[in-house]
Amino acid sequence: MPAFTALPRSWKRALTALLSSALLCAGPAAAPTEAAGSPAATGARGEGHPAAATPVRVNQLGYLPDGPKRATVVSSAERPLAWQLRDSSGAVVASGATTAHGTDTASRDPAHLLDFSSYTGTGTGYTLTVDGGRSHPFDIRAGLYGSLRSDALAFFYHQRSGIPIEASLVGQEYARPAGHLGAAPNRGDVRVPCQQGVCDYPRDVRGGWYDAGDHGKYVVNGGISVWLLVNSFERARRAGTGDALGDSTLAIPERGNRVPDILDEARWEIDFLMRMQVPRGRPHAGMAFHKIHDAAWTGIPMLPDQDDQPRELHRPSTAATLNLAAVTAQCARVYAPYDPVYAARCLGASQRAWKAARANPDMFAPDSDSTGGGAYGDDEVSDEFYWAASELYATTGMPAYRDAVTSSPWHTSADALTASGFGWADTAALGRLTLATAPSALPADDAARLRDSVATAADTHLATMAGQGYAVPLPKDAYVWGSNSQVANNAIVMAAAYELTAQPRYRTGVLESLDYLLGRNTLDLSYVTGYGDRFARNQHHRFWARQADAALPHPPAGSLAGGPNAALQDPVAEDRLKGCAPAACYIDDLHSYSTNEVTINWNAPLAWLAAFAAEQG
Ligand code: 9MR
Ligand code: CA
Repeated sequence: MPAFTALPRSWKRALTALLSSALLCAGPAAAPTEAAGSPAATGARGEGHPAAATPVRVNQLGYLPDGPKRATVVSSAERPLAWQLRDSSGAVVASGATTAHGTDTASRDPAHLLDFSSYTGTGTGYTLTVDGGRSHPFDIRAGLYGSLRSDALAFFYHQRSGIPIEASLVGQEYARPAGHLGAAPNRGDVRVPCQQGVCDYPRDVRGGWYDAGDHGKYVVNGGISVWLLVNSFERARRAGTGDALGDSTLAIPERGNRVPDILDEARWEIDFLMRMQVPRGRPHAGMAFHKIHDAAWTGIPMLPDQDDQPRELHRPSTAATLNLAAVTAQCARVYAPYDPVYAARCLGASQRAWKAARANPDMFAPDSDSTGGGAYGDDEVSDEFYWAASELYATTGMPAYRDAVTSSPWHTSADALTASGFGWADTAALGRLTLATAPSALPADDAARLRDSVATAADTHLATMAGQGYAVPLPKDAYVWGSNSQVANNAIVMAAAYELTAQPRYRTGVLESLDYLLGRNTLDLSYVTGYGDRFARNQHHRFWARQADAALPHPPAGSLAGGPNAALQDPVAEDRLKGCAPAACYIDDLHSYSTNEVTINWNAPLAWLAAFAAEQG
């Protein structure tokens, strides 16, 4: 049963990590090449020096003509300050006065709010000037988010394992050979043994996406990521905008096969997840192996095809099994119109996984298993049970799944949608969102209650934003590892509330959350590579490691950095960020994996939001 405490487990995990230096040593930093103070850690940033910071903080990409348009000005002035909006010729096209907010607690910045929403002109190269400060230039135009929609999704093709990444699709700079197809020096992933004592037969677990800057493939994190992609399509199809994610919208090998490209991309991962299922006739048949990764951490840089570490399957877990059950149930529902045979295969895998998880409800992946890969430990799986049951129920309507949904404490708990948001270990929200938005046979009053709960949660996020100088939908004590994804996930809840209620305030909340990610923040930095005047470009990645090797690229456009993490869980962060305000605990350094990695579960909500935002205006 869930422990309905006020503090979500993702925070507790961060706090535990803070207190446990053992955990710090077990993390990806263990590779000696990643030590703080090494030439790579402190050396040159590579080309493209970011522009200087300014006290006038804007969404550096820009604003939608009919969207909210706010900026934050750092100033300790007590009285309102005059501001001017200038077009690209420097002419003042609007002006007004700021509102003093006082100290923004998450950043400790003295903040003023600047609202120019009433300006509805369009163009590029606008700037805001206030009190001698000038913002980065930005656009005001419809279609602002179109390229981010495809770039954020392209991240997943780049991260594919077991297939060459083609220059014709990504450009020469980002092309690379297939990784982990059994060609030397690789030793995986086509006949992967289990860790000692786990199983005595090898498995073919090729394919899928690499998790992040490392080459691990983890079922729990694959689950939430693929769910978000497929959910994005399901949402767009309901909105009548599914074509924007349809066939030939992405640069991927499956372009032109008449299946929506976002579903082609998701299938690359779903196929892998199904390979992770223990086959019939074996002990724990139907369960999913928790993860597959290197026996020891590799150094950085390291291209996937150059990884010579043995790869190992780690013991099946209930959480992984329920992730598999949830996403394959969702697959059965969403892929049915395009490939009924595949949809049926997904449903079969899902039902087997569900049964296996029910029979083995407490096979927990431990937090300690982090040699050569991340732990993704989770010993609270009632939320995963709820999520899987919700997906199975939405897909099949079968009474057994309905009963599993309605008897779960998560079905009525407000904790399914908390202020700090959902994540790979806290998945009840995913079930809640599916049941609130996808048609199901739930009684009308119960369905209405679920929809209301989404709106209530969205109002909580709006209230959080309203109390802050940068309007971030994240409480000040929730800047954990991957905080940018918590921001993005909360924005998804607001987008769902907008779909369900058509109340404009929720749309405002979503768009202002994007403002934060794209530069309206204490660091005056866009966390999305290639977007904005001043953006993160040295995220932790073994191939996109330009900071360490000038022959390698920066991350491709559309890659989201993890973001501020107040727990300082890597040596660079510990060394360089001491005493930071929570929202400022971030450094654009290749070796700061606890603040500056890229991952599938962080780019997935970015892609979801970009698709939503691209439809607005
Ligand atoms: O995103 C994960 C975060 O919630 C955890 O606190 C952290 C430490 O266990 O691990 C993060 O996940 C990393 C994973 O373990 C390995 N691949 C990279 C992931 C992002 O840093
Ligand atoms: Ca859980």
